[in-house]
Amino acid sequence: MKRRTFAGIGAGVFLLPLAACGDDSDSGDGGGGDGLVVGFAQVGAESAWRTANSTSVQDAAAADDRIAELKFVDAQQDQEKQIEAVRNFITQQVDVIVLAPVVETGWTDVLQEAADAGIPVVLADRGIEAADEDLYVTRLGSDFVAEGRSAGEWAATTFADDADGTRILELQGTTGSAPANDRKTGFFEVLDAEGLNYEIVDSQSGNFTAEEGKSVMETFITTHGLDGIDLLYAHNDEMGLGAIQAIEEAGFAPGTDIQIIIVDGSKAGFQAGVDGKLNYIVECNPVFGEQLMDVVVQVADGESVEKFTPVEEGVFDATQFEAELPNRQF
Ligand code: GYE
Repeated sequence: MKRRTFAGIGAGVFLLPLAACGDDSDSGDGGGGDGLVVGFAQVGAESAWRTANSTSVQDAAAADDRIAELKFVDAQQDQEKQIEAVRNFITQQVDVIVLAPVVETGWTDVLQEAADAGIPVVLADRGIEAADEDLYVTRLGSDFVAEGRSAGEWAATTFADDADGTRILELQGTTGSAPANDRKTGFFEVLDAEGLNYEIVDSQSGNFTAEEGKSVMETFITTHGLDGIDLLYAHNDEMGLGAIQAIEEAGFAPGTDIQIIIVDGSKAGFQAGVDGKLNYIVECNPVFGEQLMDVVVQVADGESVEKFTPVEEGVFDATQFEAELPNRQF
């Protein structure tokens, strides 16, 4: 195993050291042949977004001659399983570790172990707390605060004339995860900046799954009813789609009796939009496998990379759902 050392440098461009032995810096020792051995500790399989992301990364690795092997672990939304996966990658002396951290905190020890072993870590998708920024090389993924802001801009405009105040339900993603924290922050930051008169009637986690989104919504409707609730902001498609089911089963019309925003933009999400059951979609793009392989190779080669590379994404309102549906890849 080649040993690499890398010291943390603050924000901005992260200068990577060259592989300690200048020889065959492209070859993964773990694989025994040419090409890199990469370990990928994925969050789980909780959503269409996640499944599309896993497929994108696995397909890109398989098609890429520079990658000898991708060791893939599905951690079932469990941080302990992800930590164990990273530890196994360290034991196996992979060339690069890719981590999609389920939550933002609790990574210091295991990332320090990777650093001590000289194995660079690339974050894919989700981020971790700023205090641990020096323990990974770069993050490729979405700007979740920007996504929250996009949702907030639509809500602030749509409800600008709502004189008696906009009553909002929020379905948050996995507690402590970067997209849940940041989508919330960006959303309410814009509502406050725009001076919208609003009230958060309820805000709970649906763990990014349809089942939990549905069950949170069912309990809410049973306890409070839905009268007077203006807006549901769901941090992803699955929770929004689960909530839509609960709303329909209770005899209300989603998209009309209550306006709904979702984040991701899967085919199923767009279809619900075409059916008039939701009102705004903020796109989150999971198809970054090829871009990730480029970053992995750059990192293994000791090239300098940006600390954060955002994935491009858009927003869609009801006038655009039908035209966009055929373009959706997941
Ligand atoms: O929005 C959600 C998934 O981390 C961006 O995780 C990702 C989120 C995505 O479960 O559907």
